[in-house]
Amino acid sequence: MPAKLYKLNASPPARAAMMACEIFKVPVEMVNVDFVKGETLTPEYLKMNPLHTIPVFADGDLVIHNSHAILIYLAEVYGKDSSFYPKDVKQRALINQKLFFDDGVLFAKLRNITYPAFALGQRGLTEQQLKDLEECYEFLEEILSRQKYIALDHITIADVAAYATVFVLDYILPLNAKYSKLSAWLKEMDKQPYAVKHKAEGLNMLATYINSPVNSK
Ligand SMILES: N[C@@H](CCC(=O)N[C@@H](CS)C(=O)NCC(=O)O)C(=O)O
Repeated sequence: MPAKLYKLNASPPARAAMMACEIFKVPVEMVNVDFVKGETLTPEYLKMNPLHTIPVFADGDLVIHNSHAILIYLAEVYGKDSSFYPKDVKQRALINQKLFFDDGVLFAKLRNITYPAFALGQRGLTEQQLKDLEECYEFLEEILSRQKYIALDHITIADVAAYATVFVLDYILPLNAKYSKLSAWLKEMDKQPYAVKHKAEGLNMLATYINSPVNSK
């Protein structure tokens, strides 16, 4: 039985896992799970992932329910000699650091915007949400002034994770000239072969939940 990736097109972490499957040519069956319709709350799903989130990567008795852990696993198993997750332990530490940054800072702040929009119909951004978005951009601008990509001087899985988050942040609050390094990075990421389809599909589906950028009234 092939491995399965439980995902929803509009979800940034699911998108990152989908891009990794494409990058590393993982033989995987994609399974749509719409958490907005409660499909992550069924007893079967909760058995697999008590956190009721997507994505989930399930391969036999191995179940991984965090996109960043999925990216690492796929890079290690299917992208063995890949520059996306080099073997050098120091480089890996720098990549892991930025994966945790995406999980704990960038995506956490994005979720504080998308969850109220999806689940509670919130429109417009609160002052705190705007501040959070600007802070994400400031962190990223500083990071990208130190090296060309998020963790190293070439694209790694940290860029894949951050890209899936940042293209949604940019949809919600378009980047301005203040963030030149971040804008250049986003443009560069947009050109990657795995990016085009995933960004378009991700934003298309997001737009069905949030029918215009969240900051529109
Ligand atoms: N840190 C997790 C975040 C996963 C997450 O929060 N996914 C959202 C969709 S973007 C979700 O499934 N939400 C449904 C819920 O929390 O019930 C990861 O990287 O996989």
